[in-house]
Amino acid sequence: MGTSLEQNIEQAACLISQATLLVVSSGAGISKESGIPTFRDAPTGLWANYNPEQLATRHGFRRSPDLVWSWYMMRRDLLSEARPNPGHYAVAELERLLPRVVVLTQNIDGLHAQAGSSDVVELHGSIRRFKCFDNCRGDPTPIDLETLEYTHDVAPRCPHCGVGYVRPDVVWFGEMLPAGAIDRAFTLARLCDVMLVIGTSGIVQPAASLPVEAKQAGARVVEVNPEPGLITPHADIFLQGPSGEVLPQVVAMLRAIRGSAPDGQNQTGAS
Ligand code: BV8
Ligand code: ZN
Repeated sequence: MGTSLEQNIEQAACLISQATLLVVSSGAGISKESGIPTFRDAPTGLWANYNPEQLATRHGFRRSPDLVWSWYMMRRDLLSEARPNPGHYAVAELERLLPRVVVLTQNIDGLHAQAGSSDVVELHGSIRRFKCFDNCRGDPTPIDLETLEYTHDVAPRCPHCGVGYVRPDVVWFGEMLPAGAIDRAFTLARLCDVMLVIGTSGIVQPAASLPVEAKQAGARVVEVNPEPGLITPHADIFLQGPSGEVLPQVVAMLRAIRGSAPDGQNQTGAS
């Protein structure tokens, strides 16, 4: 008879309460309850006949700049109505309950920061930033979309060089992750006592290797996901359920444990 979700949540909260460095590793699933479709949700509308791996590539963009541009404009519009959900707020709350929390996210939606998380590593960039496809003034050549005349249907040209297209400052398939981000992510994965993996299918590399690295370096791994996947075999504790429901319960349990901790328990901050 498997232990119930409540027992697993209590076990996870107990584990997390002892962490001097908690690393949260999140994927598209944590933003699902904010109304942002995940990559596994089949694309709808104009893009129904494409899969993200075709659209989120340099090749895809070069071949059909307007199609890829409009896909990002649609996703950016979705974001303008999206708000962080209880899962994002619970992650932000962890910072107030633990000595040190760092969030490594594959998401480009900026919702962790919006919910109050203060140390977020955006492994795959951000849909809120744009740059010149040709990096005409260095990599990246930032472009402020608000200074441009543009439509959702036609990819605009870079205002600096007039030749390169404007593109989102995200990491496409086949592109390197920002050096600083990936180095810091793996360093933190190897340093953390606990890694909390939320809402990721564990398919996309190198992000999917972070929990494996953490485990190999001696960390304990807690996974939150409505369904088991590639990460689950590496998890010490698997909390099966939507993160918007499960994470607030973990935080409530953690508050109870902290509340009962002896006064003045030293909060050693990790480096
Ligand atoms: C690189 C930004 C190397 C853009 C993204 C074979 C052929 C070709 C390439 C490769 C290959 N094998 C490996 C590769 C490399 C490739 C890769 O991993 N491909 C995969 C498809 C096999 N990786 C790369 O190309 C990376 N770069 O390797 O460069 C290199 C070396 C030398 C020189 C040059 C380059 C770059 C990868 C980054 C791609 N960019 N995003 C954009 O967003 O538009 S990836 C994008 O997809 C996301 O960022 C995320 O990483 C990924 C989606 O994964 P998830 O976040 O996990 O989301 P997913 O939809 O898959 O799953 C959702 C999960 O949520 C599910 O588990 C579900 O159960 C759960 N869920 C649902 N509801 C909830 C929930 N969870 C909680 N609560 C809920 N309510
Ligand atoms: Zn340019």
